[in-house]
Amino acid sequence: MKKILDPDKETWAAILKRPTQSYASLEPLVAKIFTEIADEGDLAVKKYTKEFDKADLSRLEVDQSAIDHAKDTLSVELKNAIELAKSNIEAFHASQQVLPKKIETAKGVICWQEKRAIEKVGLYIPGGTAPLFSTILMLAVPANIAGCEEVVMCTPCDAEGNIHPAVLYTADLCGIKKIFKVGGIQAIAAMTFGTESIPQVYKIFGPGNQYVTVAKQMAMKFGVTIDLPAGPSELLVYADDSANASFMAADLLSQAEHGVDSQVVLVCRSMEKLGEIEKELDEQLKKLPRKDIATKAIENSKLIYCSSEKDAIDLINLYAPEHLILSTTDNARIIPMIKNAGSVFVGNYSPESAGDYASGTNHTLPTNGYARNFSGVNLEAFQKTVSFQEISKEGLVQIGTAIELMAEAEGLFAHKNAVTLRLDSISDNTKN
Ligand code: HSO
Ligand code: ZN
Repeated sequence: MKKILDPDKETWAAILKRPTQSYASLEPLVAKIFTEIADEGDLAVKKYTKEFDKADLSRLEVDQSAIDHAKDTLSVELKNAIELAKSNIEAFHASQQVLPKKIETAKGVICWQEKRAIEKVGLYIPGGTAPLFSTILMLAVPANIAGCEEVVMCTPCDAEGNIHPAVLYTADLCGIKKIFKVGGIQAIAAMTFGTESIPQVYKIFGPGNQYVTVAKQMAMKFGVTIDLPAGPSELLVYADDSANASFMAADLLSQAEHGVDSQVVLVCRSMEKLGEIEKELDEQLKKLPRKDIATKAIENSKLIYCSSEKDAIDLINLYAPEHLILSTTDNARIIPMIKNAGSVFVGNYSPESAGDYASGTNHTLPTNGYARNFSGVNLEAFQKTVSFQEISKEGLVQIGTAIELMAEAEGLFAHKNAVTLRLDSISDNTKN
């Protein structure tokens, strides 16, 4: 873990640099699989599922019996926990609904916007070292509230064709009717083109490894949109003397355990507290089941002491963390100064894990500095905004001449005519 004291501004960018990876080398493989799946559908999906996941599947869709089995396997306590999380996520995302607001821009000119659900969405849930069934809640709940008509889920299976029961239970709880045992590039390609069994979708959501990330970018070349450019998890903790060192260390480790490429950063206004957090980190790390992963992530992490509050805040905004914990005496005064962050956790009792699972906020967030220009997934991510206008005769008289003049100046006489004809008919009518 690197300790840095009051770094010079010129060194900030280098200190905050994420471990960069170029995925360009994966593009030819992704392009090849996309072409095959576009041409051969299920046959190619099965071929790659056998090659990459070692599963020889006759049917890609999950059987009802597997879902029933998952319901029986899960403990009542875990089911209740998932339901509690679901209801908080529902409450928070339902509150994001906006009602149409009609505005009269000029007398008789009424403009408004209405939200419409994206009709078909695809949710990708990664397999890997942890079955992230919480991500299903984060994606399916807003999809349902938005009113998406078709929700398709793809997730990789093991060599025997099995999927973790918590993944199946959660997907079923969220009402997902189409669950496929397909992962990686082949899942993204299948949802992009549609196959005999996997429906085509208009937007693909969800995290994934570098293959999935490149595949999602490839999907965009075929007219499918995606939620976010995904990257390794990140957390920045901003602490002063009032921070609870063991809590903050636990939070830093909670992100470090995601993957060896996860990044955690501490920006601390007190040298003494920085030392305490460092000590706690070492102690807690030893006891973690995933200590090998967390240790590697912690090796890339930075503990930064900042004597100046302005520097500390500027540094946070420059880094634009996916998650930011504020643990200072004066959080309310700090909040307005935060310009770039995916999700902010305020005070000693707001662990990042709360947002990962059950407080209600979404955990699909911008990483890699994208918090500068991207929002995390929210209800709006499952909707489009359609604009409407209704103009009365009086309204057209108000703005018609301006339109005619502008159209003529652009050399677009058909545009001008569309107004002129109407204005003439209005003046004829008023003459009669
Ligand atoms: N922190 C992760 C989400 C997650 N954590 C799922 C646990 N499960 C990315 O924001
Ligand atoms: Zn997490």
